[in-house]
Amino acid sequence: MKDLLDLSGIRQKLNTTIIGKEIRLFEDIDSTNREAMALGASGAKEGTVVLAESQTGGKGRLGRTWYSPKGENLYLSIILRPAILLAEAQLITVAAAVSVAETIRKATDIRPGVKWPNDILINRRKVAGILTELASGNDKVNYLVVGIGINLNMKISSAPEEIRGIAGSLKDFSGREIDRGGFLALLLSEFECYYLIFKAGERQRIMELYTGYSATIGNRIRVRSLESSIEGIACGFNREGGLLLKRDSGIIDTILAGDIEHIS
Ligand code: BT5
Repeated sequence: MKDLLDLSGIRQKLNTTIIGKEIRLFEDIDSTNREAMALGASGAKEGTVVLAESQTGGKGRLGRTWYSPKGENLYLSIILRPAILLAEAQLITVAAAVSVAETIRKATDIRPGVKWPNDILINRRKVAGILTELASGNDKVNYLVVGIGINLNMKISSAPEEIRGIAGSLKDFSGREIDRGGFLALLLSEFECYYLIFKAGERQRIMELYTGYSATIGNRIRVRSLESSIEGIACGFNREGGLLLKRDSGIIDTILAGDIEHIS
């Protein structure tokens, strides 16, 4: 039997003022993001965290799934109520990516890379993913949920075949078991720090850190959408976290959302 997360231990380690003051822990759930969106709709406080030992329907983007075995990794969703426009919401994913990268660096001494927009990689393997969902009206965000899945201790050899070739876990790379409660407490405090910096208007600082972790900038990439596929060199980000792509013709495109492939 694996050690389950100990909420009182986590609360003792937590030094935040908003994020994680309320934590709801589920042993099994379909998706922490689904639950957090429902809680957001019924008025849950900013900073409420939904945490699960396992997910049966963990969500990725665009209808994809997040493999979420029990007791080995972290699956959490944070409810936020920033007074921002829809166009600014991408920066919350950026702040979350920086927080995850900083937490990994502090907990393991390994510096991960971030593949735009939401993949956290070590040696090109995905160790964490972020899914931001929101409710909005009149171009403004009503509330927002940042979902984070991080592979801490799972053995990649026991993961489903579809992800065995692309996923990684911190334990595999650091060679030691990661204390899930300690990692979570550190992650929440890192996230609070960047969220408050974001709310204070210092967005450039977050974009600088994100750029520093970027595994995408400088690469040749392909962006596919339903209608087309474009290629070019990823050469920077705009202020909202959109990706600036230089096509071979010299034209710069701004990619606001989507999936990219690194092709060199
Ligand atoms: C993501 O989507 O990377 C966002 C994942 C967010 C998961 C968290 S867990 C807590 C919260 N509650 C939820 O229901 N979701 C969030 P995307 O970029 O679409 O990547 C999904 C793809 O990553 C899949 O199609 C697989 O190829 C791969 N994948 C699935 N599970 C993985 C895992 N555990 N580790 C690494 N890669 C995985």
